[in-house]
Amino acid sequence: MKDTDGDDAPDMVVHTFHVDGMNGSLSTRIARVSGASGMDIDEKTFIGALAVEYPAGNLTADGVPDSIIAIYQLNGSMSGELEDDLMNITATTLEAIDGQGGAKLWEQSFDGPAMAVPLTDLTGDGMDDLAAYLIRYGEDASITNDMALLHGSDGAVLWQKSFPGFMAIGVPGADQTGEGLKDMIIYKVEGSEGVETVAVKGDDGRQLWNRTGMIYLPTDLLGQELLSFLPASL
Ligand SMILES: [Ca+2]
Ligand SMILES: [Ca+2]
Ligand SMILES: [Ca+2]
Repeated sequence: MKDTDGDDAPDMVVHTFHVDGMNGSLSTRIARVSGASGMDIDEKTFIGALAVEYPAGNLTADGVPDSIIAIYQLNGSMSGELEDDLMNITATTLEAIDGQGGAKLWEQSFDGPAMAVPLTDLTGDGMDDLAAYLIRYGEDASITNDMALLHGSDGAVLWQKSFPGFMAIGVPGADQTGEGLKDMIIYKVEGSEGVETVAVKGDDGRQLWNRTGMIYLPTDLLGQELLSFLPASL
């Protein structure tokens, strides 16, 4: 974390979770704490919600890393069972927080659970963009996801794709189209059926090509980790 209070020690972000003894609802307090003194610099409380702040690349013109607070609004209490708790999430709000000063840059909300993962700059404005994964439950208890590309500078949804019956994971690829902007590789995973690789233009989501199987990208460590985790959870 950037040192925002000028004491030459990096700030820390401290999450505190509180379960209401009366109704079992969860609240989250996120405090920015001075690295030197341990004192709160500022704090936010999210009632009835699980909130998590994490680094999100650089979303402004200053080159200083910024963060996202993902706020999961819960219907009822946490059970500790991942699947039940995911289904208890009625809405997700993503707040982008300026690493320089802590101001809120933008917010974007989705129905149900959503997870935003920083990618790289796909639009050419020098600010990192984000993939948002929107979890959807089918009537037959199947789980699929939509993927939305969020413009890092203002949170706008640049494009959104549905992957019925699949889990899909997007990672930054090379510039496949030659205009100087990086494009995106999406891995579609269907249980044990294997993987399909789809290349899409980064800034508008237009499909460039697809092929069966996974391709290796030296930079997609996140994709590799997710792929090793996902089939076991489907
Ligand atoms: Ca920044
Ligand atoms: Ca961008
Ligand atoms: Ca391109």
